[in-house]
Amino acid sequence: MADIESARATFDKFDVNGDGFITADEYSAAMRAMGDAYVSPAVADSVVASKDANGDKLLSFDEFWASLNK
Ligand SMILES: [Ca+2]
Ligand SMILES: [Ca+2]
Repeated sequence: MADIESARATFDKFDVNGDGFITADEYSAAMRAMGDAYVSPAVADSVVASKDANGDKLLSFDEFWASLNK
């Protein structure tokens, strides 16, 4: 079982502009910032799409949290 506090901290790291949603662009930027050499836009798109439950191309914290608890 994942820890909601650390999940929130991770989510905030990905949510660069702090609007409460992670976009594919924010995802790839955050992965680069964390030292993952390069996440291509296509990879970022598919990671976000795989967690995006309602299909709006944005990851809410609820969707992010749900993906951690699968
Ligand atoms: Ca954002
Ligand atoms: Ca969504």
